[in-house]
Amino acid sequence: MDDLRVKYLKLIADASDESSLEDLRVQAVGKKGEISLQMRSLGKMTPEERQLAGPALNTLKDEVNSALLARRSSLADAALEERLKSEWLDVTLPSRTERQGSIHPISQVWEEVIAIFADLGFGVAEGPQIESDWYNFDALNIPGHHPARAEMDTFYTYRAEDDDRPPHVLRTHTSPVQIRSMEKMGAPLRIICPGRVYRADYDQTHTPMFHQVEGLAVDTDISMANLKWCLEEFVKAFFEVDSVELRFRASHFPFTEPSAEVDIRCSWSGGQLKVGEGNDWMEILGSGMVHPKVLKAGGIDPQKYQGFAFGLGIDRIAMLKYGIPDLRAFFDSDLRWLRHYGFLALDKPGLISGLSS
Ligand code: 2NL
Repeated sequence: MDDLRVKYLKLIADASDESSLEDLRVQAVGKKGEISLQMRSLGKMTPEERQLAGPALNTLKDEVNSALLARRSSLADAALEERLKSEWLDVTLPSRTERQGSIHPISQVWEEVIAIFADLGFGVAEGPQIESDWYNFDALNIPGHHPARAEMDTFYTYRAEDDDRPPHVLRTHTSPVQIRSMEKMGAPLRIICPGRVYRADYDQTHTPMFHQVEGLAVDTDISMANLKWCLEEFVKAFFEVDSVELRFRASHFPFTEPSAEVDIRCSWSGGQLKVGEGNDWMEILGSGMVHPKVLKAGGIDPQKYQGFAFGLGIDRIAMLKYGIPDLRAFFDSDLRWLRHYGFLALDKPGLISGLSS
């Protein structure tokens, strides 16, 4: 009996996990275990022998059982300790330090342009990106045979073969939003229309979707002088300089008469753009006085009202202001590029807080 006690207490103490402990339990005190078999043999003993062996066997069985119990609980404690160590987690760490998002330069410039024109009294209007032929072309004095329709590289939607209505188009400029605004709000009117526009053109300087802002001011006493002042204020605020010089070059658009392309004085020395100084000129937008037919298409009386309008490319002025060399990088979703050129989410552009601090 002493041999059994020494043997099992040692085996139990050495058991390294709960399953080998269970094997030991079966081997010692299970139905056919070594100690249980000994207890069964009590029947064959003389009464004197049994009186000695019986209590001793019971004590041995109790000792082995309590050793099993103690070892099982210390193995469970150790297993829990191990899990707590390996699954440990510091809940006080700040979240998302490595993967903080940033504002895309196009979104940034979009908000900057809105902040500047809002300060000049312009509201913001938006409209559909899939437009009718009428809003995208006819209302803007671009009739069906007009070469501008072909030049625009328009994306057309599908119409069934026996349907002779003109197909809808992906808008090629945001001008249709201005026609819709004239219809809805009438004159006087001062709005800008930022938005996505589409043309079937893809190379180093063109993407099939790009971003445009158009502006429109309609009132009873509007002239090119008002246009020039607004654009000067815009360019100074946008490029964050105290003075600029604008140059108006006669041009042609079907929706304005007269029309002008606008250049700003700048220098490109050392490959770096400086606005407001130097001997270079850079074209930044197209503009003019709204064609009477276009006012009429928007439901406004051209005898009583005039307006100026302009259009500029957001992607292009974003590249100029922030020194981004390749247009196509705007649409690559490359996180390293976004971290380099992106802006902090909480620094919203404003004329008081600063446009691009
Ligand atoms: C350019 C030229 C321009 C307009 C857009 C416009 C809109 C209405 C009436 C008259 Cl509803 N004009 N928009 C006018 C002149 C130029 O854009 O080169 N954009 C990048």
